Amino acid sequence: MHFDSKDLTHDQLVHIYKSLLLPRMIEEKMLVLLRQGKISKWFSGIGQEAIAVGVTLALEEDEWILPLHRNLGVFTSRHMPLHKLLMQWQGNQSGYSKGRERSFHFGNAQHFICGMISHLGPQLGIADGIALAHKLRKENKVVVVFSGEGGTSEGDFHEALNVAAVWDLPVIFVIENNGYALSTPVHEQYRCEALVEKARGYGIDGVKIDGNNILGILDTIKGVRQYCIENQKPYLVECATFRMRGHEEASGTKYIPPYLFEVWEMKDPIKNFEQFLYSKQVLNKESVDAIHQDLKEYIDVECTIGFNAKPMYVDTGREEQDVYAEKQPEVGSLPAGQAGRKYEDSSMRESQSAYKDSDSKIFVQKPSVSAVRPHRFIDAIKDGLRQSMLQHTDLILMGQDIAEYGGVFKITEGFVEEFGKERVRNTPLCESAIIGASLGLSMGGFRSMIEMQFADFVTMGFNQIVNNLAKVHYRWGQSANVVIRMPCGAGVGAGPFHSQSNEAWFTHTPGLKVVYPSTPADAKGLLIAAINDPNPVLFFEHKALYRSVSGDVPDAYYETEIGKARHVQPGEDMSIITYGLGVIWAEHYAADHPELSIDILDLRTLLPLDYEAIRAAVNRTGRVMILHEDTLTGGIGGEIAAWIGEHCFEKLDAPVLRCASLDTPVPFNLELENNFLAKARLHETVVKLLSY
Ligand SMILES: Cc1ncc(C[n+]2csc(CCOP(=O)(O)OP(=O)(O)O)c2C)c(N)n1
Repeated sequence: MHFDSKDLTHDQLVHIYKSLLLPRMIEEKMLVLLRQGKISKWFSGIGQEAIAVGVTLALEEDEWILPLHRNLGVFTSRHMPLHKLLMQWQGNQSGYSKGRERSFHFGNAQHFICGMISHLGPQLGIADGIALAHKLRKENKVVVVFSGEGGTSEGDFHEALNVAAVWDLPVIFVIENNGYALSTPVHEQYRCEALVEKARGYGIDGVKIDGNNILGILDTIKGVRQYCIENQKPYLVECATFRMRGHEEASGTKYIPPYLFEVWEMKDPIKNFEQFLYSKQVLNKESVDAIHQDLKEYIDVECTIGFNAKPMYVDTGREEQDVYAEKQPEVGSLPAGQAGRKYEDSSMRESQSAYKDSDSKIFVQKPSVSAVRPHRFIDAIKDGLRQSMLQHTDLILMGQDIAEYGGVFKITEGFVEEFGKERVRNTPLCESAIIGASLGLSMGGFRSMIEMQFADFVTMGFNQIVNNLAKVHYRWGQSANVVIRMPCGAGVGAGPFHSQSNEAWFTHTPGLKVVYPSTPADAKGLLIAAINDPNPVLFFEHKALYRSVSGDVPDAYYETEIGKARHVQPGEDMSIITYGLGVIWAEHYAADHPELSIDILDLRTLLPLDYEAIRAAVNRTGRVMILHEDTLTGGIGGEIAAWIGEHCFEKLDAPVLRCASLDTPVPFNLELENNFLAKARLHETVVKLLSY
């Protein structure tokens, strides 16, 4: 192995050697602890340390790294104390994830490390978002994200590289090609000669290097870093290496021909570098022994601290509370270097009195104090979004065709002219990478709104929503300040993939908020509230309401509180609990049946539910129907019915009935679609409820 120390000093070479040796020695200790049953699982990086260490040493300490499960060297080179890492691996509450995450599945903003989720590939899109934050702030920084060669087969790899290329993002993609995914050899993983060939297909540059040569890696990444910053472009680095142990300790290495271990033993990154340092007389036997001794002592001391951690104290309240980021009073998180452009809308200036503290940059008005004027549902959404763009210079909009074209529903029409292409971003067709990028933007101090072209297409980014956005605050305290707008619903003969009401996929996911307005005023106020909320919010907007429903909307910039239902109209015979288009159906039904006294509750938010309002509706009439456009089985109606049964049983005069759409896909033919929709069974369900 050829090393070139270039202009590295004696001390720098020793520092590199120690940085390389530390993760190896920690891991050797961990293998002992594993056998003793003191830690539960271990993914070995023995033989691959040069990549994690070399990459980390090549970066500035405040540049984000997104490592994977074999990258202990990233964590040690970022100076994370071993005792705290140990607490993390033991699942202790003093670990980085308070016992909520295993092994390296955690991040820490103070160390600029974003840990993986098990799915591997979703890391890559997050890196795009962090790099975009740097780019928007004109900071000279790169982001590094890791992938194994197995992970390159995931769609997320393709999406993330493509977005980085199209948006000219300074991301270094590092592939650790260790020959085998769990047990799958490379010839069963891909067909190209080298993975770096893929770079060309994305219009970016790349290089394949020896992943066991620490100085080669350090030098390459330093150079690539400079290239990415100066050219504002991504770069792909493939590192050839080998995993000397099993995928994880329990799984063995039987599938690997034994001679390969001999070949790669000769290429061991530490032994080779040590030999080089001997030859350069940077190290000698004595100094090597002393370094080993120092590191051993450090590891022993840290292990003692780590194993004396306080035992877990289980607190259900804390567990539930940590799922969501707390909403702070806004002080305006403007990108560095950008003057705060405050809201300059004349209609608003008059009544900015509402609640504003001295350093607050948000002026949330009470709707009642400002002028109102009629808006269509769609215009109210546009108004809320536009005012939010004026309010928050750190708000970035992303979506397919949302820039010059204005989005397929024209909600962002004119936004590019007003706010520019940097903030109103057309995306390639890649929901997963963009949702991942939204989390990265949040890490970089921005907030974002993603427009799903149709709510149905959210499936392509589902994993990022339910596993990354939703869980990240609970896992390691990182907030995901993201709103995903979901044009949803049927009624226009658009067939199974442009018509779904898929809110229940998300109401089952702790960490998300789900809102679903039915009036223009609520659509505006809830959208503003969602954008001001530090948590991921899915904002459902029924397409059939866009141009069919109008109502008075305050001109002011105001919030409608998330988690609060609206009592639409009082009644005595029965209560309909509903949301979205269901509210319109219920109102029309009540108007068409003046002989009935129907109480209507519009939930407005589905996660969290307003249980007090639900209880009050039960108390008012004792007869409850839950009406929703979503299909029956597993819809939110079942959850609400169960809750009423558990908490309000004595107040009921009849069983809670659900009126929902058929348990079929949404059909295209209008007669079939009408028959599918819950509305077709509304009358019979009312009759059934009242005659009970
Ligand atoms: C989406 C997904 N599918 C399967 C797995 C199971 N799995 C975990 S690691 C792994 C192999 C990963 O191989 P590679 O990306 O080459 O990284 P390496 O483990 O070799 O470092 C597999 C299949 C997973 N974690 N996520």
